[in-house]
Amino acid sequence: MLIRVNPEVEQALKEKRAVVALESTIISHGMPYPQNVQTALSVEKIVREHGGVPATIGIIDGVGVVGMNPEEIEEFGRRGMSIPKVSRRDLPVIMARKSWGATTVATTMIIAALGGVEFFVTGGIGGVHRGAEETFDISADLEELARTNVTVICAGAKAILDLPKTLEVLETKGVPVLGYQTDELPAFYTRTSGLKVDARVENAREAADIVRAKRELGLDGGVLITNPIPEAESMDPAFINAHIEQAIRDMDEKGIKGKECTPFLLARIAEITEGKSLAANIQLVFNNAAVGTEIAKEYYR
Ligand code: PSU
Ligand code: MN
Repeated sequence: MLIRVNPEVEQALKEKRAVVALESTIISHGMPYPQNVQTALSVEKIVREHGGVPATIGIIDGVGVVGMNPEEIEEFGRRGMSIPKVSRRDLPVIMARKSWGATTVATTMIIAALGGVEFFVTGGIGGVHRGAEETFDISADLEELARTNVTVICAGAKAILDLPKTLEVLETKGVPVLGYQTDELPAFYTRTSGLKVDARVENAREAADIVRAKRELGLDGGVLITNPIPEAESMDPAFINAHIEQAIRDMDEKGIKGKECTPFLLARIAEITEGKSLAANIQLVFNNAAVGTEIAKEYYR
């Protein structure tokens, strides 16, 4: 058995209700304990308040679980970085060895699709890292968006990435990038990046119609819906960008590479902003959960 769908989620899928997938790398590698667990449980609650059914995805004893229970979420949070971050290439090893694994955007999409879940809410996606022309460090999340039929609702991508290159790759891969009530690609902690999205949508119905059109066309791959952090929670671009630059310098000095980059940068930025980035991160995920659930409801209406 490669995946296990919890009975509540299975029932909701049968009834064509708004099931919303959530990832576990954000829990184990994206935030410190205990805020990670509190956030994960609050996000599930927000999905429910909006009339959806949450399905937090992770790998437990080599099984992809679609819809973890609160005790399992607690364990992902408590064990944190000691649970391996699992991308597409790691899946066979983790499954064969019956290990635990925290699923990234890429692997959450894979397992969601296997379970029949169309919508997935998270904070930010991986993308093309700065300096990728040298390092070739491009997140497997982009390749997954190219091939796997899951819609991802996020707050854009962090300025730790090279955002223009990230958009170029998404274009090449045929992934529509929508802006929820915005013309600009949001940059995670901030509402703006100076870069245009492919199309602006004003409401959940417009977003759902675009997802449906892509499915009817039989075009494989995801749709990326970018939803800016609420104004009140957004950070001053000059402040956050200076700290991001600092964190990237610290990472280079320490020689951190590959899959360690994103977790290191998130933790380092939270440290040097004295928790301000973490607070913003939590708020934007909450906002994405509300919007993502509304879009899922429209899709199944
Ligand atoms: N961006 C965030 N928070 C996160 C991540 C990205 O703001 O927790 C995680 C997601 O799980 C994403 C992964 O899929 O980092 C990307 O890692 P990499 O760059 O190594 O592909
Ligand atoms: Mn990488």
